Amino acid sequence: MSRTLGVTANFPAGARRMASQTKVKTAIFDSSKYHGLERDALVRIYRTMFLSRRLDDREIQLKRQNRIFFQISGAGHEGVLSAAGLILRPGYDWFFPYYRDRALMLMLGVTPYDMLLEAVGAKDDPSSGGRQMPSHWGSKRLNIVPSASATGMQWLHAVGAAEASLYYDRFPKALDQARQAPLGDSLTHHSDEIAYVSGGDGSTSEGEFFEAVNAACLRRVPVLFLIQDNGYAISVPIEAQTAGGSISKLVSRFPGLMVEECDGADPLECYAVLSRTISYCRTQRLPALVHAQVTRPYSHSLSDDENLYKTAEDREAEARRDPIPSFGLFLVREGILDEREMGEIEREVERDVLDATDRALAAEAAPADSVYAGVYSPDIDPTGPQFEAALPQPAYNGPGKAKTMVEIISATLADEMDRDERIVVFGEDVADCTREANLARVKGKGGVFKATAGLQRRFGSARVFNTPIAEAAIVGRAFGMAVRGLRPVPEIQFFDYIWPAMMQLRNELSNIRWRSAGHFKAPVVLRVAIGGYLTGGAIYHSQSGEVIFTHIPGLRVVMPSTALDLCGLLRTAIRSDDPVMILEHKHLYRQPYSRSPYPDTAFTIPFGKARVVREGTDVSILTYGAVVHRAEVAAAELAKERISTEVIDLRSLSPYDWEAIRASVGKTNRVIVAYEDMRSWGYGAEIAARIADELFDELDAPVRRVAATDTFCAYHPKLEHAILPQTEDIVGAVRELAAY
Ligand SMILES: Cc1ncc(C[n+]2csc(CCOP(=O)(O)OP(=O)(O)O)c2C)c(N)n1
Ligand SMILES: [Mg+2]
Repeated sequence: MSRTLGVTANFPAGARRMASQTKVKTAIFDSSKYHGLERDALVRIYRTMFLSRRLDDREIQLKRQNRIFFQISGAGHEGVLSAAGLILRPGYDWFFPYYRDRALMLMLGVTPYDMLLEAVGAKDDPSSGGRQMPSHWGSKRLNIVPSASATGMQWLHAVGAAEASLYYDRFPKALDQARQAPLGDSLTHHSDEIAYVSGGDGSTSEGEFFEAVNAACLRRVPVLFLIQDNGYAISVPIEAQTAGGSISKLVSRFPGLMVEECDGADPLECYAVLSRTISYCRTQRLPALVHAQVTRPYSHSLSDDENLYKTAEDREAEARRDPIPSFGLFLVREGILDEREMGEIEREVERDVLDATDRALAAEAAPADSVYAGVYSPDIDPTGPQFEAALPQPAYNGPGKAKTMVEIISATLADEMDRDERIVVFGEDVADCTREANLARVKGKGGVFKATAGLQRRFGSARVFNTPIAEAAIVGRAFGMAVRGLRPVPEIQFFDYIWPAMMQLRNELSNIRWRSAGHFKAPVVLRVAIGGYLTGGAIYHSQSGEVIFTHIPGLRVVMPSTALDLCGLLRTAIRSDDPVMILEHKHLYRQPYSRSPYPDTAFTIPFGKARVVREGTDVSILTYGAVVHRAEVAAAELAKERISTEVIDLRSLSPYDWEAIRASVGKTNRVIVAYEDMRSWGYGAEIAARIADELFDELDAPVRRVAATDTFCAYHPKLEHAILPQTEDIVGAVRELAAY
């Protein structure tokens, strides 16, 4: 394993002594031969490369001794990363690294001890507090946003972070507001900062990569994409990964994108290329992509054995391109280091690594009862009393019942945008008119449902803008903006098309706070148009599926059924500190029965508080969304039969109001969970299970579910009627339970 030790072995002591004696002591150092790098910088590169490798070797040893639990090395990538570390600015630029970035992290100021704390999973591991695998770098102090394990998601985050750079230039008040928010004290912004993002050749095959490059060029933002191409993605070689074998060739025609290639094993060449490209990003405020050819002298990770797919010759060839011996030899030949100095560096590195290892192995693990810390914000509790509406509670349908659900969205957003300059609204078709010059001549689109109508006209195109049809990018860019303190409120046009964003939602947005041990957060408010009953919506415009998202810890999910609730819950979402999904039912957007007067601009509704829509004593219906109205109609009908039905609108699905459920079941002893989604594995399953578990003694009848058929939603209205739960289904179920 320790080819690094070969660095020493490669240089017979005599030869090295000669080199040092004849050159170092006598030659005048000429930095122009090394792209302007001074001797110290060259030595620092070597030392960092060597340290990076020794840390990998040490971790590999620890893994074999079962003292750490996983290992991912940066071996072979050290050349380009050390060079990048000389140019990029820690705590100034923004970093979205991947797992091979060890040498860059060392250059930026992550210590060997920090790294080993992550490897042992210590409580004080600054990246994740023992929650993430090793090599998932993170540091609030250094602006290193912790990477997840999903390859290729980070490309989009960097674009969002770079968009935030330009935004803060333009809206300085937003930066002040971001700094006053929780975790905001250390937020930095500089007008020549850039976002650095890196990944392997394989990770450029994810659609997210192309979405990110496209968005970076469209928005003209300062991002450096560093592709570290080691020719393999685990066992898959580049010719099976990238058409034509070169990602830089594929993207070379993107407008505004500076594209360069370099030998990633040659730190000096990398330094020259990176100096140019980073300077382009900094000064032109535009994106650049550097494609560095590196090697992977070790297997993919300790779970992989490269002998299974690389021949001995392949491996030999890789070993010959190992950057550490070659750069060491270069320094000796150039007379920059002599044998004694090199030996000293190596011994010092060994000592540092040993010392860091001893300390890390002695470090405490996080206690088991800490696992819940950081799932949600410890600073703002959206269920708390500060979100209770100021009395008197506004009427749902009193006089002046002015606004539909869809109208109240733009009204609420406008008031919040007035108050909070951090808010940015974007998505497909959300702007009034992308071509600003035409704004005066057209009415404006403002969303396919008009939920964002007039916002671009009022707040400008920097705060309200259209995006490409790329849902992963919408959420991924929002993530990058939110970690930098903005309050993105993007829209997903149809729930049915949210799936490309699933990785961002499940693996990034929801858990960034938890996996960064509370150092980072991404409180994005994602508005999503959902649901059926459209008579013609069919499979791809009628989907439900809220339970897929309520199953994600860290993500709050609310689903209002009236304009007033939408207003209050949206405002709470914006003022809270967690990622929130607002599920807006399309069928309710314009229903007269969902209208409400617009309350004042401070109106909020706490999450996790249900609304008793109708009181009753015989049977409880727990429901939400478009089924609320159907339950109300059913209850009115049942009243004629002297069956008294209580209707509870949960409004907030995660968290949900268990106390309201308990109170209602305690009163009626008979309960139905009614929801629009498919019946099996649906939202009602969890509620029914918990009632059976905790309220068994209260029940006089089985818990019943009324829901859709376990099919897709069909186009023909008759079929849709048969598929989705209807008033008559609720009436039937209540009758049965009442008679049980
Ligand atoms: C989205 C996703 N798919 C699959 C994996 C499993 N996986 C982890 S690393 C990897 C290969 C990545 O190759 P490349 O991007 O070339 O980086 P390298 O490891 O070669 O530096 C794969 C398939 C993953 N982590 N994430
Ligand atoms: Mg690779």
